[in-house]
Amino acid sequence: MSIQLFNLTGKTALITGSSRGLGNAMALGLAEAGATVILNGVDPVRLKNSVQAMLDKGLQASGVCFDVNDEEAVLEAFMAWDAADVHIDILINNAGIQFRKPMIELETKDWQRVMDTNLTSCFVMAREVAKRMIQGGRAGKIINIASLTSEHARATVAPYTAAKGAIKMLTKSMAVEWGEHNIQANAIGPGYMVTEMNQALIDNPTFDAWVKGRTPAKRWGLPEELVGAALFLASNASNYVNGQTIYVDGGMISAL
Ligand code: GCO
Repeated sequence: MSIQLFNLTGKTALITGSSRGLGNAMALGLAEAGATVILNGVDPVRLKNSVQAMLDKGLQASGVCFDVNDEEAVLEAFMAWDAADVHIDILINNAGIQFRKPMIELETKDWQRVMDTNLTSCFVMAREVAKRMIQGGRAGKIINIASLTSEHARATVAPYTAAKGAIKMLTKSMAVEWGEHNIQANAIGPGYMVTEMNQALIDNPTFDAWVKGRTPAKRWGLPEELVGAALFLASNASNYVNGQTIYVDGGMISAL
């Protein structure tokens, strides 16, 4: 039965930045497909509540609180999983921040913070996961969250755009280096989705009208609309898909 291709029973999935928003929606989708999900966030209370919400649904979930920018904390988390014989089969590099300011006003520290969170942390997380997959002789899935700004620039979000453009190419590097180990690395490029990060844009009538006008679907996307692509890339359904970026954007990236 082809539906079994999407069954994640027995798999452990780590989703960074998953106590809310896109990450939480994808984590819920993977858990409902049978995965044991590990949620991650920087706010311990929000993370605990998100894990409890999954458990209340009868799903298998736990949470680890760390900032993906804190490499020491990341490495401690991986050492704890090693000690507990927990093996990550699926990594979704979702954690990210946005910082909107014209470049001529942008301070280097703010540029660096966005690059560190949205790009460098994806490398660190994927390196630690892939290292263990290869050493253990286990197949794996790495899914990086890209963006429409992986392809097109929008004024005032230069560091985010640069980082997300690099995510597209870093995903290809992961595919090239790790494909022989049966690790598939792909990316999902969300369109303009209804999230807390975008609330200021949604509340701006001019921007809201621009998104609806530029998107063939004529609407913002919903976080749960990423689950299909996430499940595809996290499952056996994509075992011969590597280095790709799938845009879940209502068609925006295809429109002039
Ligand atoms: C912005 C938005 C975008 C979108 C997303 C589109 O300020 O333009 O935050 O970054 O959220 O990245 O793919």
